[in-house]
Amino acid sequence: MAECGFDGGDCEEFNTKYPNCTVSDPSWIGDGYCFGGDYNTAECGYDGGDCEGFNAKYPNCTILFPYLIGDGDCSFIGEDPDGNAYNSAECGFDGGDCTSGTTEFVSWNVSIGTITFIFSTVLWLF
Ligand SMILES: [Ca+2]
Ligand SMILES: [Ca+2]
Repeated sequence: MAECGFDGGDCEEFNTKYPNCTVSDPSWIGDGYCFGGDYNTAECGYDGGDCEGFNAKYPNCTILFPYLIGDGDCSFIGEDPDGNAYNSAECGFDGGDCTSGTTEFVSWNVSIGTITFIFSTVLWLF
C-alpha cells in the first residue's frame, strides 16, 4: 500500500506487526512521536511504542497529539481538532509547559566597541 512510504520493507513489517491497525498514515507508527486517536491503541502497539511513556504518565489524557505534551511550549486547544485540553490536570498541565501564568520583564546589554545596545522585552510565561 502506497501510504506505507518510501522504503519497500516498511509496509511488510508494519502489516505483519500490526495486522489490525488501521491508521491513515502507517509511517507515523514508531516514528518517535506519540500520536493519539487510532494510533495510540493496542492494535497499533500504542503507536509502535511511541506512546508507552506517555500512557504511563498520563493515562487519562486523551488528546490527538500527545507528543505536544512537555515539548516546552504551552499547547492550546486550537492545536487539537477535537478541542481537547492540553492544559488540564489529566495532561499534567501540558506536561509542565503551562504551569506558570506570569510575565517577566527581561533586558540585556550588548556592547560593540564603545557602544552599548540595551534590549528589552516582556516574556509571557504561560
Ligand atoms: Ca508515532
Ligand atoms: Ca506543549
